[in-house]
Amino acid sequence: MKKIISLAVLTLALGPAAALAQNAANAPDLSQEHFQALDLDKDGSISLQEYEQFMRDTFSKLDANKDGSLSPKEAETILTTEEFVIVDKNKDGKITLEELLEQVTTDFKRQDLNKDGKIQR
Ligand SMILES: [Ca+2]
Ligand SMILES: [Ca+2]
Ligand SMILES: [Ca+2]
Repeated sequence: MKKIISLAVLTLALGPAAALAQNAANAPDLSQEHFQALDLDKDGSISLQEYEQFMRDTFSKLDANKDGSLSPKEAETILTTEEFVIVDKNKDGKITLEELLEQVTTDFKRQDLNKDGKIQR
C-alpha cells in the first residue's frame, strides 16, 4: 500500500528511462523532472488541481476504447496487477476516473507534509 502510483503514471510522460532511474534509486520523492512535469503553471509548487489535471489527461490517453474506464490491459503500462486491484476500489475489474482520482488524492495528501494543499520542492 506504500506505493505511489503517480510515479508509475509519470513514467508515461517521461519515458522508461526515468522509470528505471526511479526504481534504481527506490526513492518515493518526486524528482526534479517529475516535479516540472506536474507544475503546470510553473509557480514552484504542485497543487492538487495540477496533480488531478495531469491524471485526467493520463486517464484519457490510456482509455483506448473510450468507454470511460481502464481495463487491466489498458492500465498495464502504469499499474502492476497488484496496484490495479488496490485502485479498483469496487473490484469490478475496471478503473474509473473517479477511482483513479481517489487514489491520486490520497497520494497527494501523503506527499503534502505541511498540509497547505501544495507540494513544494
Ligand atoms: Ca503550480
Ligand atoms: Ca477503456
Ligand atoms: Ca472499479
